[in-house]
Amino acid sequence: MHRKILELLKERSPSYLSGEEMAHLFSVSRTSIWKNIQALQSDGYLIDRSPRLGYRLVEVPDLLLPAEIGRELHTKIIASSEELIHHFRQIDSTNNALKNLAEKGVPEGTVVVAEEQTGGRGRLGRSWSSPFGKGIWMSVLLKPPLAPQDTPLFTLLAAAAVVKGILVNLPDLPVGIKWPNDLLIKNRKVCGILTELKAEADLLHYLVIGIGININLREEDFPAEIKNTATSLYLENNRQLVSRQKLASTLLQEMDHFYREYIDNGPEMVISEWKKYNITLSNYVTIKTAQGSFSGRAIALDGDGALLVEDAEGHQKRFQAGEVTLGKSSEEIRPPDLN
Ligand code: BT5
Repeated sequence: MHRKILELLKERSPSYLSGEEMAHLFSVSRTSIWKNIQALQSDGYLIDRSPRLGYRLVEVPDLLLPAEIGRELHTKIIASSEELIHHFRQIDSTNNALKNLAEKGVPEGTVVVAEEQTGGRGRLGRSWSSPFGKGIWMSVLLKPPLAPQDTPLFTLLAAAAVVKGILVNLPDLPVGIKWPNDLLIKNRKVCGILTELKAEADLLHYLVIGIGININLREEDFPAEIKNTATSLYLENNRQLVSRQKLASTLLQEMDHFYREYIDNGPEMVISEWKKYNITLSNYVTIKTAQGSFSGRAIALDGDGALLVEDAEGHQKRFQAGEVTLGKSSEEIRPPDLN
């Protein structure tokens, strides 16, 4: 009910709408209307109340509320209805919350989004800084009918969908993908992806894809240890604020499109989109894994998402995971070719 009231208030804004008219339209009591208005106010909507004229929507909050990001969505699987979007003001980690929901059997396409994470996670137990209202800290639940070994491709899928979502809103940003899970702008990290899964032998139960995008962070919003390596869309967009609601919505739209394409026709389109935006292939890379470090040129991406690196002596190595540093200090990093 409060979604319907919200839509009506938006339609009529900046005019007032009487409680009586709404009660009549929705065939409920005026007390019920008042309770729904209070629920909207506690979500952060600024609603003015005049004893004579009724209610008027003054301001929509800058929060990633389901009613805002789900409003314009035309997705078929991911966030295909507003009920699939779970919004939190504060949570430890959206990946943890979504894994808990997945264990309770929520459907594929469920999304958890938070304004702030107190225990945001990166890979290998590293932490992910997620201040209130400044980014998109979001996780998406997928249950693809595929084997667990296909999982790395979903990190690539998410990365390509995020770049696409960013470019729809900010077409000139030189954002590129560093294999496997980072989005960089001018060699600074603007987004990280953490894909986790539950599987048994060759049966994949579910994938939780966590996406963290720095949107409106200013320099002082970054912890000292990442000040020189991280950036935000705001900082790269001539210090103009970027709509988190619009970006979240476009991103879900792109992810849904990529995911359905993958399931229906295989990974080719996802891989070719990833290649278009990647800044890893053909660059000199140093890749660190638990087994050690290897340097050379990134020469190819395998069909399963693995990276092929060739060193100066012509030895080739295949990596399915690892920490990549791009370029030598003496060498320029090739920017993404966005055309
Ligand atoms: C990642 O790990 O880049 C994956 C980050 C995934 C975050 C999302 S937010 C929603 C969902 N819920 C979660 O709990 N996580 C996911 P990794 O490649 O391991 O990089 C982690 C490293 O990035 C840290 O050790 C820092 O050096 C750096 N870092 C931390 N916070 C950052 C930020 N906000 N922006 C840029 N770099 C950051």
